[in-house]
Amino acid sequence: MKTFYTADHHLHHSGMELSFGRIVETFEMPERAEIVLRRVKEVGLGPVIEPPSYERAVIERIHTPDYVDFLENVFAEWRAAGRDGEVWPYSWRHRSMPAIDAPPSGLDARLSYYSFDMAGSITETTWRAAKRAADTALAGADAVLSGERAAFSLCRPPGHHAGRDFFGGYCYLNNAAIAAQRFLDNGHARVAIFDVDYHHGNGTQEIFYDRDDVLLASLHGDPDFEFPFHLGYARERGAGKGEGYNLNYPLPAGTPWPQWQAAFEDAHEKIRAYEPSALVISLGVDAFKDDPISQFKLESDHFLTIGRRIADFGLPTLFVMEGGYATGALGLNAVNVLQGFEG
Ligand code: Q9C
Ligand code: ZN
Repeated sequence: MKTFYTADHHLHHSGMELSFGRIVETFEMPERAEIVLRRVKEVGLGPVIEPPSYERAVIERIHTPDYVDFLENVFAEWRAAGRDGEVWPYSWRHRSMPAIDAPPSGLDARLSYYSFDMAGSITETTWRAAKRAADTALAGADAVLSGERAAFSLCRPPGHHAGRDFFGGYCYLNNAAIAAQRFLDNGHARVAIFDVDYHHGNGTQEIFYDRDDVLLASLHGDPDFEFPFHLGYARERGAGKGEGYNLNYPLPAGTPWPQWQAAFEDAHEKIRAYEPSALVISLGVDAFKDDPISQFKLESDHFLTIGRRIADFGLPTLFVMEGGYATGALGLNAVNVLQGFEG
């Protein structure tokens, strides 16, 4: 299988994050992609290919132009306002405040409008890194479109928490959604996104919620206790013609393999019933037992089984890297899925 990767991911590095009341080094660090790449090479998965640069218009199939402008320009604005350090939002619209549907003009108000948390900052080069991660997803999609059975887009920063016009959860552009749209724009009528990252793919859900051309199935920590909170409940099944095409599997803290696998198999069956012609896997491996920010109990061998079962769909498949923070086993776990797939 071809891996799409660019060292440009180094252009994004939020130095720190707030974790349970402490300021710590961020878990979403550049080393993550290096670790996965090293394992790809170690097992001889296949060629590693630098993605080309795509037009912004391809990204704007998913994200609003005003949001893309904001991502590209907010750092310069921050500096122009006389601020040093990185760009951080710090306050959001509480349910007691009215929803607004146009961006406010003030810098901090606009930062609040275009985000939902402060998991990651915007640095001088975050836009370029996020753009290159989207390029990485697009190049993988194009490889599959030109006949590859599968491809691996080793994206960083990740994407599934980013919505049409917001960032959060370490994500800026929704790489998996951009790839799914690429399939739709090039002959596919129905695409399934199977999100196995430990966290709910709230951005992907928001993007496709009212659509029937993309089925999203997501397995994740119950939003009653786990980030991103508030979204990811089983009752969220899509809206309008999208009704029935959003499938959430919230699972309790401490979920072991048998329980995770049962949910996975239920989603597997429903994806098959949808009869998609292409598949995008939001490949987070943070359901691993030793993940430092997660609460499930999967072991490294389980990721092989996941890959094998994904192969059973018999569909053109794009794997898009999302989360996974247990640096010691991250390469093994992610590449196990790909090796399991290849059989
Ligand atoms: N300090 C992805 O896996 N909150 N994003 C961490 C612990 C943010 C996860 C809280 C988690 C975001 C792509
Ligand atoms: Zn995650």
